[in-house]
Amino acid sequence: MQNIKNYINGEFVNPIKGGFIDNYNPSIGEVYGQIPNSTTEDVEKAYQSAKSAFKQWSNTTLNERRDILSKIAQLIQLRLPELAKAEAKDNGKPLSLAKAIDIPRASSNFQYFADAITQFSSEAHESIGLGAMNFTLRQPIGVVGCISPWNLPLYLFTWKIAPAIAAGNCVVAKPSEVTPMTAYLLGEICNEAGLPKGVLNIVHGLGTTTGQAIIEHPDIKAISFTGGTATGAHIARTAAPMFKKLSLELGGKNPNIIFADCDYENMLATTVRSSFANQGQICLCGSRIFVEESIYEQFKKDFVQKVSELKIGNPFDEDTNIGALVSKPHLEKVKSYIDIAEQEGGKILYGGNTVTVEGSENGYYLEPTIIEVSSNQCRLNQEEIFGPVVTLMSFKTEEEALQLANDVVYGLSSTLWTNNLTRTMRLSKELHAGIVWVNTWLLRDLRTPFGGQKASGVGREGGFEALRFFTEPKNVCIKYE
Ligand code: TXE
Repeated sequence: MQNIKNYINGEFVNPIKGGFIDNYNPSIGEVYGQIPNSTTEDVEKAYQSAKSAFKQWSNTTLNERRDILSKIAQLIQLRLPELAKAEAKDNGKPLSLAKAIDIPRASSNFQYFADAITQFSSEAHESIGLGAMNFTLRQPIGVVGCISPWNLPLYLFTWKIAPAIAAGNCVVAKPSEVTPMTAYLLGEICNEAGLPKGVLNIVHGLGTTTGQAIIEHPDIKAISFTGGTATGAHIARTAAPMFKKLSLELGGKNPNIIFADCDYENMLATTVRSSFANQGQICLCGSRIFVEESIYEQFKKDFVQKVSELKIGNPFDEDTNIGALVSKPHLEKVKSYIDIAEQEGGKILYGGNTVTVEGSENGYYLEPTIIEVSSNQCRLNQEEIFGPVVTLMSFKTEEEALQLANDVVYGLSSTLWTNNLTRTMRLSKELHAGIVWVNTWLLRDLRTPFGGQKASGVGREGGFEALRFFTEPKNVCIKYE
């Protein structure tokens, strides 16, 4: 059994009240370890450790922070094989995906903010004629909370922690209780990199106990959260009256709009990825596919054929494209939408069944599923399923495509396939999204603002947006004449 502990003040410690919860390997449906179910007392201990480290850490030079964050980035890269295996075991994603995307991106997150903090600057404003000079201080907030989900565990955990500590804050962080392992290993890496004790504290446990204790803590002054919209709303209700700064990166129900004039082969190959990467468990997946009528039948045939070639298997098999879903409850939730589809008159063009993988009979496997729907108002098109399920609809005009794309409560990302430049500009400005990918998907430049609008959240991560979130601007006005 792989049992893990909390990482507080640079040490690995058991929870004070001693509660533990099981940790599952979803690819075989078995418990493989236990993790703390930390309580308010553990969160308080982590907070005190962060508070004690804050004065010294917030006074380190930018080069000292750069060097330590770069070292963390290097050590993540060095331990990539071990971290990728841990991620695949915890999440059920193909090992090949963890190796190619998850862990390299976790390293890049630290490397990016190691460099960015040495370039981050603030403004000065001369009040000409008034004999006054203003300058803006951007000071670290203090102790901040970072809470992350199970779909891209180390990738999203480090996406919050790196800018928070680069900006001079100290952190109380909680990974998802469903995928805690790589967060646990990050503690070892931080010690090896020479991160001072208490700058980062990692507490494990359920959202309703450990997570709730973080968002309720009166002196944790900002919360950076990624997860479900419902949880995001709960966090906002709890933290708003305490005037905490909030960054909420929530769910999505992203349109993938395909016009006849697109580069068809590139579109087709990318659409298989944007539909089913990570078993469709990425908030940026294009789960609602809208295809121009003139190519709809051709696309339908070709897309089904391509998807039928995807291999469902144990995450550790090199040729696996579709691994296990993250948990049994999540598999049940996703499967329930396939049942709903049939009740709503949807037509299953491909997939829809759970799969028994030889040698991993108790794993949580589901076929990549393509469902043709006749209305955007169906539950499949209105609710985030967060699994390997996409819907297909055709459209006649650009106006219709835009109306369909925007007609959901979410507004995270949109994907657009066309070679018509004026159409690209028109639609990009009108789509309800924080990110619009044109003729590509999930191409990421870490300098860009990342996040959504509407029910997809509040605030932006990435680049200087993240450093502005994790600092308090203060205007100092000096009268000198
Ligand atoms: O998210 P949760 P989960 C969506 C997707 C998925 C749904 C639930 O629809 O089905 O969210 O997934 C912690 N106070 N996305 O269960 O419950 C929890 O412990 C403080 C989209 O992962 O929101 C975990 O660490 N924390 C998303 C984190 O919040 C609380 C990616 C996320 O858990 C808490 C993942 C509370 N009261 C899921 N309750 C995206 N945008 O990428 C829970 N948590």
